[in-house]
Amino acid sequence: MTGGVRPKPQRLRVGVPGVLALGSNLGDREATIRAALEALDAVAGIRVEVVSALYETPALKPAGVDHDAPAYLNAVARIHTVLPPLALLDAVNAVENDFGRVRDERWGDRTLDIDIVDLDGLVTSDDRLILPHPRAAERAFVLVPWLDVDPDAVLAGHGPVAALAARATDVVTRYPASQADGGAS
Ligand code: PH2
Ligand code: MG
Ligand code: MG
Repeated sequence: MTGGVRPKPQRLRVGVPGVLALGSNLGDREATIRAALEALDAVAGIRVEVVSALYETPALKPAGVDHDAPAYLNAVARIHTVLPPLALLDAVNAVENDFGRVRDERWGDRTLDIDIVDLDGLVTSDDRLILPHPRAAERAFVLVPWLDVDPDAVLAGHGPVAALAARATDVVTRYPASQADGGAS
């Protein structure tokens, strides 16, 4: 090549965007979710960029919606991370454990659940981590708050989140309900 040195186009921004879903149906649900978001943002290599509204959602159990179980608050956060997927999972699990998460019954009531929903469209599957989250496509309690933080979001292998949210049948309600109209009076 002749001539001077040409600057190569480079991605100056290291790391990738990701989407985390948070849920709590025991204890002070709102305080737990807010504190967990702070704790995630405090992890070296994770930046919490945008957080959705909170939504109250009936507990979904393996056998279906359980109106006798305490309702969840759910939220979604858009993050930016320089951590590789399993290091991000370790960090997320550590925050869950810090908030008293106990793992017993499948889909049992919990103080805090944090799921990695999407990591820059990565499709991967191993013993510890499946991406994108295998049940996100049909869960309004993930899809609706995801739209808050990214209206044009796409779920890898499934398509636009807006279309998936329109098809999902579980009920999500803005929390607190008095802010359902956006707070306008
Ligand atoms: N999470 C589950 C099981 N059921 N139900 C609601 N409403 N919200 C959740 O976040 C949730 C659930 C397993 O992770
Ligand atoms: Mg979950
Ligand atoms: Mg989980």
